[in-house]
Amino acid sequence: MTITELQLDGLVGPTHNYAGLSVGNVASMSNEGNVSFPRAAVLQGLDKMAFVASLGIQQAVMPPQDRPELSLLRSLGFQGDDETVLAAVHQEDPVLLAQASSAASMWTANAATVTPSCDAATRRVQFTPANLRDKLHRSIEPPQTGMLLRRIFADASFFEHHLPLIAASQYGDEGAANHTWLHTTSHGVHLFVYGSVARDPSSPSPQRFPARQTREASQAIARLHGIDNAFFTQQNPDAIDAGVFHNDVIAVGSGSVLLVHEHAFLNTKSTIQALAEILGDGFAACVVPAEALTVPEAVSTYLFNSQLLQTPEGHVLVAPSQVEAHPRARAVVDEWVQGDGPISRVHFIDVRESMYNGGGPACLRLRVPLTRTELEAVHPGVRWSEALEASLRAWAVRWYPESLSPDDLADPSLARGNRDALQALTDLLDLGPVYPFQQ
Ligand code: SUG
Repeated sequence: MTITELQLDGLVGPTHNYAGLSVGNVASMSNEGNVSFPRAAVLQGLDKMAFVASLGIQQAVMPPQDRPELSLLRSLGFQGDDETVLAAVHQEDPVLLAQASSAASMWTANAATVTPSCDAATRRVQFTPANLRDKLHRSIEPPQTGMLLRRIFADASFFEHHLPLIAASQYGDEGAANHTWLHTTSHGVHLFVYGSVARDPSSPSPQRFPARQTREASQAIARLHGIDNAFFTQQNPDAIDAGVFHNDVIAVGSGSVLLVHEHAFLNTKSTIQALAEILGDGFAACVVPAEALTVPEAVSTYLFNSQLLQTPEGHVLVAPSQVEAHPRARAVVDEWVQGDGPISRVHFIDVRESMYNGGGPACLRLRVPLTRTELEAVHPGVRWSEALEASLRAWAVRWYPESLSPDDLADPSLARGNRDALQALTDLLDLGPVYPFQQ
């Protein structure tokens, strides 16, 4: 059975801004308060999708969420009409306003964990939205994520949707950013990487920054999805303390290829050995030594947050332009491309607006492995075409502010504009009413 990987990219939302909300994410922490450029941000995302689609890869779009999330503010005691609520929260708690306004749902690698039907007990594609409980501004994403995924993958004979895991610290789940499906012609494995074991306080854990994914959560996802070929391994706590807040900042895999830093896991050597034993012939792991690239360099360039795409011409790497500008990161890529290296071509892409918040090319997409028949059942309105691209570009230019600074978040016209933009988008994508404000 041939499996096609659909790239479901999050559209950057009109409230894209830099609020320094993600402790442990170096880019987010260091760009706090900077002016953002939402229109440029969404257009950069569209450029990336257009390039990926030009490789013959299946591409689709995931709409942004309704922000600011006024229902969050009301649930915390702010009362009155929208304008009054926004003015009060701006005055009393501007950080909360930024949390309610974040466009973080653009990083769809964290939207959910997805399992192909061939590895699921029910033989349907499995979706579980991540609870993202570690960060308040992300913990409000799952309800709208779930609604959108159910709408896009609606046919219950092919797709099965679960509720997010309970949002307790024991079950912190960050979705596909910590999950990689590897397979050779004969074997497959689902690699789940966790940051801590919540119920074992004596287990190794980071000292400075939070471990967002727990082993308990990874195991629960594997159980829910009915996966019997799962492999669990722990992230290196020192890497988390150096800014590797998700595994996809230090490793990327696709099919039979795994590109990984030597300090990615608590025990990288034994992890790779175990994967090689499971996957057999054909598995290729490229382990990058710290001598070639330190963990902080991996974090600042986001080399491992490249998209690794299987195309008819071999594996193509879509890497952030920060890699191109960094001689040591560039040298690592050059080695992968040379001779019988695992990559046939690299393409550098400018997604700087997302990068400044710690989101590279791979963060911006959720991989959905589908059979041909399942692909045909995806909501057609979100699937990439030249016509859709043109409409989305015109839509972005019409609705997105050119720039935003922290004080702009209190402007009620931003909230109104976001809803008008989402209404226009759901019409354009033929999604019907999907957001609570449309019910
Ligand atoms: O969760 N940044 C996101 C970046 C997510 C990247 N995703 C993956 N690695 N898969 C996060 O930390 C920053 C928002 C701000 O500071 O305004 C933010 O949420």
